[in-house]
Amino acid sequence: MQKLGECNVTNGAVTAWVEEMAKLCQPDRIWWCDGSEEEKEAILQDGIRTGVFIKLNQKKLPGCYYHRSNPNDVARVEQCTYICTETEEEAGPTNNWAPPEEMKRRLYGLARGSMRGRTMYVIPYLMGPPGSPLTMVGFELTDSIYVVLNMRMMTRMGQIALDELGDRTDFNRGLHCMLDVNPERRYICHFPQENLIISVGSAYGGNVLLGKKCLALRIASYLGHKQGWMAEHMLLLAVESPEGEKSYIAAALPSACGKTNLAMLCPPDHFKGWKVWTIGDDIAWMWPGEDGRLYAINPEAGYFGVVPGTNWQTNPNAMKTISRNTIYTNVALTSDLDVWWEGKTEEPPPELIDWKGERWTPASKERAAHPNSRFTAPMTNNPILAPEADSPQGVPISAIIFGGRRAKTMPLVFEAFNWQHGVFVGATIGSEMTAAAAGGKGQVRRDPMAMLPFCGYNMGHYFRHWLNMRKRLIHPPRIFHVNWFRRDENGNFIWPGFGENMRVLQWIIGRCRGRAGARETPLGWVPRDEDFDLEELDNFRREDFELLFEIDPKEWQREIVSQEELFLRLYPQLPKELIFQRELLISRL
Ligand code: GTP
Ligand code: SPV
Ligand code: MN
Repeated sequence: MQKLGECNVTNGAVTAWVEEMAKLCQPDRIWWCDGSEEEKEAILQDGIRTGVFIKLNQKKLPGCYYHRSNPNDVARVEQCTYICTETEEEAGPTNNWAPPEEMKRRLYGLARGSMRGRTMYVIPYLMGPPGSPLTMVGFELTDSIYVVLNMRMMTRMGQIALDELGDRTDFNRGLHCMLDVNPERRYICHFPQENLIISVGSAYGGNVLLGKKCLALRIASYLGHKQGWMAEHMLLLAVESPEGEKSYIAAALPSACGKTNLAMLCPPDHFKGWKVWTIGDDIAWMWPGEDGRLYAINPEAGYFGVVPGTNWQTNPNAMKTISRNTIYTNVALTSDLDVWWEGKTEEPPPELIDWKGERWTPASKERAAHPNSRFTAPMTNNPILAPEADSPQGVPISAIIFGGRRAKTMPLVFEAFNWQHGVFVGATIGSEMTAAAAGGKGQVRRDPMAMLPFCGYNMGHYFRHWLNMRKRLIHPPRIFHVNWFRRDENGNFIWPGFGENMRVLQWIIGRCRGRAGARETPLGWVPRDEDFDLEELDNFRREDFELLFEIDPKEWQREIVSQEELFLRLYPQLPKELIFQRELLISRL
């Protein structure tokens, strides 16, 4: 068999496993990815030749490429995602479960011979900056060059991972076979007890970039539970005041609910001297530091972000980030090989090729870009990337924010009374479903800590783990809840959001530093008029502010009942503290 690639591989456990998998999948070639520029160029050429990539207009978008997925393969598929622990109870009622041996037999059956005539790429990668206590090494074997070029941006890939591993054997094994990209044969399976992931039948990001949701959330959350740390679906950012004081914030919002946008926030002119820095936009690993604070790293090295809605007004930092060396997936193409999506400009171009490859005009009924179209860009493209993003010791977190996409019911912001109450607030997050996962859109579902699709073990044990973390922290972060998505009776967003969310961050930091006031409500602490800066906010009235904080007793009756549904499902493992918190909320209301 022909071997390509430049890696220096001395770890016997790695080579033995790659050989075993190659014997199974029977590729014509094995390519060890070194992460170099030459390698990227070679793979891109291959991709252009085979139609996997279209080279975009290099004058407008230098280094940018376009990819169109199979129309049946555009989002995560929760119904095909499994946690294969020894017992069903370990996976818990919110995960699909199958016995590990049975599932492996089925998947290896599908993988057998599936790479005949193809190349198997071996991707050595790091999740986390080199030298961090939590950094993990993974190997993804894949027959998709789309995966290779995405992983190259999303992780630290190549020799760097082999060097970090040395002769240890505690690496993650990940096998990805595209097969015929058929939803009938699509499985994303996790074997946390063996640190193994097998994904077949898809080529969509969250299903196949195995370092991301599969390793850095599902497997990592399982390991974090065992080892005393946390893997969370959270962005990480730093806010720097005009005096140079930095505060670090982690925020969990469900998929397509605003993490990337908040992490890249551009403060409005009114906030002269204030700066926001991005550390991460999707995943945080956190552990109690020796000084009793909670420390966090971003295990990723790039962004796999939602494209629609991104523009120079809402997120100029994202626009700069995706102006070069970016892969665009499932957006629309203009005649001069530029890209377009809903929300990029107010007026669409007169004619486009849509994400399915068909001619599109503004009169078309369908959307030009898929609602879950994505960009992939290296984090080093981001003009506000925090230098701390590369720091192995992480950053100390002052505030944890939970949130959801709620047209009603949830106020703009409130602060939990204490850690235990904050865990309850996170555990009961509700959010309208989005295009990031296949399935019903718009209906409110419970998405505890924004981790429902990503928790690699029993959600009840996960809540217990959250409660226990408090005992290991001397200075726990304060916990908040936000909602940018409340609508008025005409269906319009009441809060301007995006850069203006800086006003909410300022109040949150003021609370953490003992500077900002608040009033008590049944839900938690909220800002009074005098505690919240609304200056220079055009077309926004005090009445709107009051509307954002309205607590409607009827809506809250429904909310409480809907929270109960999740709690009942988890009842056998549900910490009694959360039932107690629920009773307290009911009595306050
Ligand atoms: P994942 O990558 O799926 O985990 O999503 P995410 O949480 O990073 O979401 P992202 O920031 O990409 O936002 C998703 C959608 O919400 C985009 O269409 C944004 O334009 C929109 N959005 C983000 N922030 C705001 C906001 O403050 N207000 C409003 N109205 N929309 C927002
Ligand atoms: C999400 O769905 O939360 C994402 C995109 O961040 S994916 O990587 O596809 O999961
Ligand atoms: Mn995400």
